[in-house]
Amino acid sequence: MQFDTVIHGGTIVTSTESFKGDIGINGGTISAIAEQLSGGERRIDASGKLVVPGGIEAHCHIAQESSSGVMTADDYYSGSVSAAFGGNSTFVPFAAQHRGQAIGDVITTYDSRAAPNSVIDYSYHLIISDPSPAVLDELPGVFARGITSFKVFMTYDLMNIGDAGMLDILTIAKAHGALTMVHAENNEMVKWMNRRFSEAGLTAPRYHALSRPELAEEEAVNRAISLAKLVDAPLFIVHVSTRGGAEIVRREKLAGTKLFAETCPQYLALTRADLDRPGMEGAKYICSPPLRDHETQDALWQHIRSGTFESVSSDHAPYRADASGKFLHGADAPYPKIANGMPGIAMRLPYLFSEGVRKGRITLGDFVKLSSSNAARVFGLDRKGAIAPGYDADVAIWDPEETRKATIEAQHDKMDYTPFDGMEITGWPQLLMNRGRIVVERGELKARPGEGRFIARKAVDTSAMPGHRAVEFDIAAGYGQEVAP
Ligand code: DUC
Ligand code: ZN
Ligand code: ZN
Ligand code: ZN
Repeated sequence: MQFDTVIHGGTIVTSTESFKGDIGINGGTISAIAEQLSGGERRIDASGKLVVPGGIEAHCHIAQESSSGVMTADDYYSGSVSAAFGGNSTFVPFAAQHRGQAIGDVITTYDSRAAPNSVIDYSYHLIISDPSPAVLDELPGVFARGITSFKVFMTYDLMNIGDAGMLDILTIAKAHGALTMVHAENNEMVKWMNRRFSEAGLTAPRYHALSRPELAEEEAVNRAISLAKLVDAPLFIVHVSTRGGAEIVRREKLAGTKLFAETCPQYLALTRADLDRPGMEGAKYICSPPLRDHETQDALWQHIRSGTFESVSSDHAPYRADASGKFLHGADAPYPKIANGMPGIAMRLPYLFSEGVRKGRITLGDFVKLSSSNAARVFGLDRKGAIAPGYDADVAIWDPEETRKATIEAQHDKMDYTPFDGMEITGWPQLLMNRGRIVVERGELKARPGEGRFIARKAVDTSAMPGHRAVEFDIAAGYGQEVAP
């Protein structure tokens, strides 16, 4: 057999096994895996290295305006470059609807931002902030285009769609095999805390974390799951940051609820004490949900290890620490006026490898699942997330021994800080390939803007999930009626 490319001599790591082998690639697709493959117009030496599926970043904000109008620092070029340097061959940023916008216009806008610029493959999750009847009518057309997941918010006055809005979205998503993602924090609790802090003149960055207590997440996680169960729709809880939230997710999964969840490196690496840094330094660590404490970090690692989370996502939300981002409303703006989020798309996998695999907290197979293969399955990327014949040649070659410090430069993004600054990280991607194209090789970008492609995603398949039952929503009977499958 002839190959365009052969990656030889590496240790191939999948979600279930590791073995020495060669990968033969033709036309951007993996066409053979064997102990030894000869030939190949291009041969890539991976000896002494790990060969893993390219990362899939399922939670990041790229060229997105926040509801208060702050644009992320990264566009689809810099964001995809940063993702690629961090070992990702696909990302799924959000296409965000702001109230009053037609969904068709939102998608057209994001297409124009992504298509000419992305160096890696991409799709979008659609954020819905305004589930009006006209918007709901547009959703079937969105699924038909292969955008098979949404994000909704239970917090922020300009985004929160309310419980009834969530039921509408969950119901229509279910009918089309789409997945609803939710930002779960109790809006009223947060607003009440904000009012109390504001009345007391407590507006420094540290009060941001205190204004969003763990109970606000736990209550909303519980409520979101209840709403999803009422209509028997699958649900994905994003950025779980609390032990209580993770415990609810675990309990519900074990009981058979169709539920997925993720956490993020910042909740493992940082704590709310980072918001106490001098001056306005703490603003760099403002994100929602907020950073917690060391006990929470340990608990989240336990949940990662035991399978509570499908993925560890970056929640890359890059707002620079200057007047274009965090300080749009002044250099000493009160915390409610500071954009929420931090960068991390380049550090997600190195951090997970270094702190997870190297420190014995997770296995290599877990690393593959958490970084790539689970996201592929959950979000309907059916040709991605595995190293096997017939899959896209999306491959990262890792040097498991390379040790470097996290720096702003290592992010290769447009940010002016990294929250991981100075951390020593062992295990970095050396080469990143997307559909057979080399995107990054030994610290150099090889791809051109626009080479990444939009990937139409499949519907979520929950049929294999535990506890699957067919439910018909019968208004006359007043409740979900179980029907024979
Ligand atoms: N939610 C996110 O997912 N990212 C940044 C801020 C937010 O509220
Ligand atoms: Zn968001
Ligand atoms: Zn969120
Ligand atoms: Zn986010």
